[in-house]
Amino acid sequence: MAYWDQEKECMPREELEKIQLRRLKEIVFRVYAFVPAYKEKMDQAGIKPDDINKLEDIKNLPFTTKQDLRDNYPFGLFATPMSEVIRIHSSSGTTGKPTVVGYTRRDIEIWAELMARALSSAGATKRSVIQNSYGYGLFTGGLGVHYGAERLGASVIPSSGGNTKRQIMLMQDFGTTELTCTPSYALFMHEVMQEMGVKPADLKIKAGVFGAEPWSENMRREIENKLEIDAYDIYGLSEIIGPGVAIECNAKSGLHIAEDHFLAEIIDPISGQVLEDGNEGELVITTITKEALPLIRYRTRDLSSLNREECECGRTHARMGKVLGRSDDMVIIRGVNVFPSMVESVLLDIPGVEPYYLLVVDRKDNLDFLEVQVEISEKLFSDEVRKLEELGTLINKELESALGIGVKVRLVEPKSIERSEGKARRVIDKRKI
Ligand code: DLL
Repeated sequence: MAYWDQEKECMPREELEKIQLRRLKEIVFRVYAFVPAYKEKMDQAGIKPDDINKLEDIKNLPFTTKQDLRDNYPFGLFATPMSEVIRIHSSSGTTGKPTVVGYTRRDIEIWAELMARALSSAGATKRSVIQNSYGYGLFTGGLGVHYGAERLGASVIPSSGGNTKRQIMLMQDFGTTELTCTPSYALFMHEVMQEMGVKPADLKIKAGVFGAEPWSENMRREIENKLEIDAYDIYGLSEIIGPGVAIECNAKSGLHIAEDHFLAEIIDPISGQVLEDGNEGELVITTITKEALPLIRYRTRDLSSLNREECECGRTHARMGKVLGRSDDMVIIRGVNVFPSMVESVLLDIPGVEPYYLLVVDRKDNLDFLEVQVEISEKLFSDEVRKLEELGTLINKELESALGIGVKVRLVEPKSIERSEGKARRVIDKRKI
């Protein structure tokens, strides 16, 4: 079993909870003293740092949201002077100002440590050659994985996203053993490999560490079969630290949250009430060791669940369920909640359908319509029209029964849906325009 830090990863929960409580108290004291926006929120909620005496008291603290980060743009929520901040990242976001996050030297060290932990969990070692195809830059994927791979002692290839043919050449020539990128980019790489006549057997890749966007179990199977590798899910978000908040182990039954640094809760996204373990809801995270940008009860908008039972891998840290969507890429069509990953899962169960699809939502005469564009394989595309019609009808039937709403399916030519080198765009909502 490949642990990076067995003592911490497999610590008895009782001991872990003692550390968590001590750290939670410290962080609450710190934000109350150094971040005026937190003091104001806590005063309004009538709670003082001294009121935190047990872990459950966390539920009395106010939530933090993306809006709080925007309201305090760019550095207003930082808890250290800028002279202590050694790195700034930011996520673009779809509307308004970007979200800005900062790191002290210790924050960067902890992040590297957590990423080394994550890569080890996926089987990487100091002998690995890790090709890091997450984008380098303001996005946390590139540098986050990079520092972790160096901490692990592996040889890291900072290939970043893009220039896919060169990526494949590097894999061949440098003997890449682990690939890190978004799951959609991994599939695109496979497509380019085929065009180049490169087979998985020509490569040394054993595993991939994929995340930064939702992907279904069916998508995992697709990637594992096509690339002949083991695909691990990694989760994280810039606000909390970046990649490395949680990672799968080889049991692949949930992602272990680095609970010695982050406290996780699942809440009902509407009432804000904390839900019991096992229930699906919105993931809320509190950072308990971050210096530059500590966040208390940050609402991630990601939908997941928690399982605190010990895992067969021996790790004691809680597992979060695979994130299948976030409340803001969920589209509500005639009152029904639809996630792109639900569509993905249905499509990938149908032979001849490629894992490239797009949901287009529009409104006509006050009625919402969902069109699902589905790419089909070259082979099927050259088939007779009747076969295509049959396939269209089948996809339609399967989607309607899975989603519970009427759907218009449009089969599109091979390679006509935009390929992604980073986070894939799965939804076009024309209703907002
Ligand atoms: O995507 C950090 C990251 C980089 C994670 C590389 C994993 C690998 P942001 O750009 O701030 O940070 O986007 C964070 O992406 O709130 C989720 O909605 C989504 N997300 C991240 N990982 C996963 C995952 C990075 N494994 C947002 N499954 C998060 C589903 C994910 N969604």
